[in-house]
Amino acid sequence: MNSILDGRHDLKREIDAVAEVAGYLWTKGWAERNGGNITVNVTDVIDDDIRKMPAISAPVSIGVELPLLKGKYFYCKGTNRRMRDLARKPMENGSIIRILDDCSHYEIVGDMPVKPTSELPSHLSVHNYLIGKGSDYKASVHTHPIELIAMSHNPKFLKKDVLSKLLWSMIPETKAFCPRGLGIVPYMLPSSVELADATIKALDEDYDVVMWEKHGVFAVGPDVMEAFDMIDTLSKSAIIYRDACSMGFIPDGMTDEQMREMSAAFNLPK
Ligand code: 2HA
Ligand code: ZN
Repeated sequence: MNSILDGRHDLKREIDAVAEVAGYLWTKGWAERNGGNITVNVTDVIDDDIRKMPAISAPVSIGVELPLLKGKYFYCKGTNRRMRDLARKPMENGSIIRILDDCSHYEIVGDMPVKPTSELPSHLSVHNYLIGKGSDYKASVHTHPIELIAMSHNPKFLKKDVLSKLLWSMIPETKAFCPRGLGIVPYMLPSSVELADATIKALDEDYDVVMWEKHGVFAVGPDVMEAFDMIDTLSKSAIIYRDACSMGFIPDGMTDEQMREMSAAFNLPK
């Protein structure tokens, strides 16, 4: 079967990276059934032939008007599709969509009429926000990391930056590679407009990764691999914390002085 990716190396590289990350999410146990979502703004690697390509679906309402997305293209995981299937067959478990000129409808351009994730309005709202901010971030990843979600069941970790500081202090790399820490969004109904708005508010407070209490995390990054890396780094710290606790002690964590030394040496914010 012909694919929109045929002969398009830059676009294929983007989709291959999505498939690679989807495989990691599954093997880490963070993507049960259809859990999680990935959307990537691929507009930069779309050529004129794709722009002229007829759609393979009728226009579908996004449900919100997103003025900065006119004519933009996104790869989106399909609704009810499994990450583990997407890892092997990204164009059968996700699709490339084009946002129409009215900024409130999309159509599917390839490869198959796979309807995008039910979280599309919130993911696209985040992309609209990122473009408005002048950000070069292109990817958003939502997943269900076991150890981070477990920590979100303890209210003491949900106060502003308490969890960020604890996770940073578990291993120096966490602050180095996730210097903005972990924003917290209190529990809200999945797929709701409220959850999308609260996520954008947290991103606007300068977080790249946001914890959705008792649900999962949402990360944005320049590309899908970097968004994944931040979640992976935070998760590593959570596992170190959990393993110390399961050995029968609460880990000390790096001292404030050691954290300050790290931040100064590597020019980190906060
Ligand atoms: O779409 O994880 O929160 C699958 C989800 C929704
Ligand atoms: Zn979820």
